[in-house]
Amino acid sequence: MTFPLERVRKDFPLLSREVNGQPLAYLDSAASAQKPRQVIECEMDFYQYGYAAVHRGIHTLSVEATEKMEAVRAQAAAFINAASAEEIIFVKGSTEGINLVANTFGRTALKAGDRIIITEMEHHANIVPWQMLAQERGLHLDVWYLTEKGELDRDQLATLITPQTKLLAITHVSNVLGTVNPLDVIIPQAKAAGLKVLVDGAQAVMHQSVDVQALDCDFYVFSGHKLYGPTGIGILYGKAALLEEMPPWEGGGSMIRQVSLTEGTTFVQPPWRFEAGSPNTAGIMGLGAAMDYVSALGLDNIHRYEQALMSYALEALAHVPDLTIYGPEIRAGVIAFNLGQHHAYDVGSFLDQYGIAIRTGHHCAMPLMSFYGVPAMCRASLAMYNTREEVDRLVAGLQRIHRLLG
Ligand code: C6P
Repeated sequence: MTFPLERVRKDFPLLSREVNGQPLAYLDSAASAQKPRQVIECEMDFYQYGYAAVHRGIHTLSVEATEKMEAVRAQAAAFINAASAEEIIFVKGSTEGINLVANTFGRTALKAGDRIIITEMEHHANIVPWQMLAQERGLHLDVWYLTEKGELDRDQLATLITPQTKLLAITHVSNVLGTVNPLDVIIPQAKAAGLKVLVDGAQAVMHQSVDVQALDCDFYVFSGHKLYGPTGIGILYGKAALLEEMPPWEGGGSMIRQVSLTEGTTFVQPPWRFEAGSPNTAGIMGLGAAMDYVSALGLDNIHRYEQALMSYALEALAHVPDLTIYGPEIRAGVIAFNLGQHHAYDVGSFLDQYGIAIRTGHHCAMPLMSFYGVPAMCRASLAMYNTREEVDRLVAGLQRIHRLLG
């Protein structure tokens, strides 16, 4: 099937605007993706015609809204092939999902002296919660380091695993390098040693289909806003048997069975045990529309289109003098680079003048910046709505900056 690029672009109203007098080339979707009108209209429709509090009412609107919300939970389960909807927890995003696991599973299943493995390519969201937990509980963090190519050194994992190692927390796709970690090899190795595995899928679910049962991970997180959905909503998947054992994190309404001032409180079963308070219902509806949108296009089709665009971009960028590209040849979604000795902020500001939006900075991956010995990088993201013309404009823009700044 030919990828329906024109139709897809027309679905994203923002892509047709101008920035600094130029047509916008939006190459920052790894930070946050633009939204198709199907998502925007779904949220609007919910607010206009379907809005009510969920889980609390007996009236029709409330019942309808609750049913819709639970239907999105089932949809999310199908989207990543979870065994059941009860394994899907609505969270604010990947960050909250990881913090939830650290504060529940981490606090009960890990004890002083236990060890957690993280990798050098993790986003801060998959480093800091573990550091905080380690400090509080007397745990140790071991780091799985990178090779020069920006991949994990396959032989190192065996040397890091000790009898005290209980958890591997690993990203599916690096938000800086685009490295796709071979989880089909890594997870069996970790499981054979008795580890639990948390996968940060924030940069993966929009580029390829994900099957949590085939992966056999224990936890998987992703954010709606990077999947062309709303901000403030994401998914934490957890295996049912583990969720069952985990205590609640936040307390409040919706997660209780019985509250007594004298006898204390008992809690409902997962996933609702982990969803205290009023949820982001409009966000949940929008996330449902976003999953519908990419599923209708087919993640395999999206993957093929993006991979072809990525090859084109890497070849085209080879024509920019003094450009250092970080990361492996095979990658998903992002190209991080620096131009000569110029600071990423300067390069990003020039590109912005040409209507080209990229991200600059440490990308919430300071350890990775240290590994490459740079304070910052530029990063161009390639999403399903990006075109070869936009890549050509990026290349021309960088060549121009090189001519201007030397
Ligand atoms: N990365 C980027 O520009 P939240 O903010 O919770 O939706 O996602 C956090 C997160 C976790 N893991 C990975 C691999 C990520 O890439 C991100 C977010 C953005 O790369 C913002 S720093």
